[in-house]
Amino acid sequence: MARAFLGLGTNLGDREAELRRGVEHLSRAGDLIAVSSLYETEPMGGPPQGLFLNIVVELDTDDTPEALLERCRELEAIAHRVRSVRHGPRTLDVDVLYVEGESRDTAELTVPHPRMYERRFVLEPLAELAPELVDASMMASALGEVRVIGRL
Ligand code: PH2
Ligand code: MG
Ligand code: MG
Repeated sequence: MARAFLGLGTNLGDREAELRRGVEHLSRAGDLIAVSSLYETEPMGGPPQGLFLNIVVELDTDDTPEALLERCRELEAIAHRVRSVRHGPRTLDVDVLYVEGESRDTAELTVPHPRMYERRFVLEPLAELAPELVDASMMASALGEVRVIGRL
């Protein structure tokens, strides 16, 4: 078993409902152990677009990073995500952020996520669940406004 962290983000449709449905789906596999606070976050990159909601979830899982990526894609498909503009608006984006003891760098998958340490919308919720993975200098240099608006 390894600790794994996924990042979920949405800025289209009923944003809270999209996250809730994603989390419910993950919890059915039985390996979900924690969900961060709910954050409203400034969009980073891409075209001008609405504010995101972001969370990070923790799994205790036997899944490989590839199997986790497949689960992320299933959740995005359930949310009817349409891929058009890179970094553009989306109903649900689910990314594999970090898997304890694993690293990958392939065309399909880079783990740890290559941009996670630059983004406050990832680091703040991740630090709630795994403070040992986020040091103060990373947090200080991370970009983007985020604020906690409650819990799912
Ligand atoms: N995801 C992106 C690009 N920019 N900005 C915020 N605030 N939240 C996201 O989840 C996000 C983003 C690419 O996946
Ligand atoms: Mg993403
Ligand atoms: Mg993604």
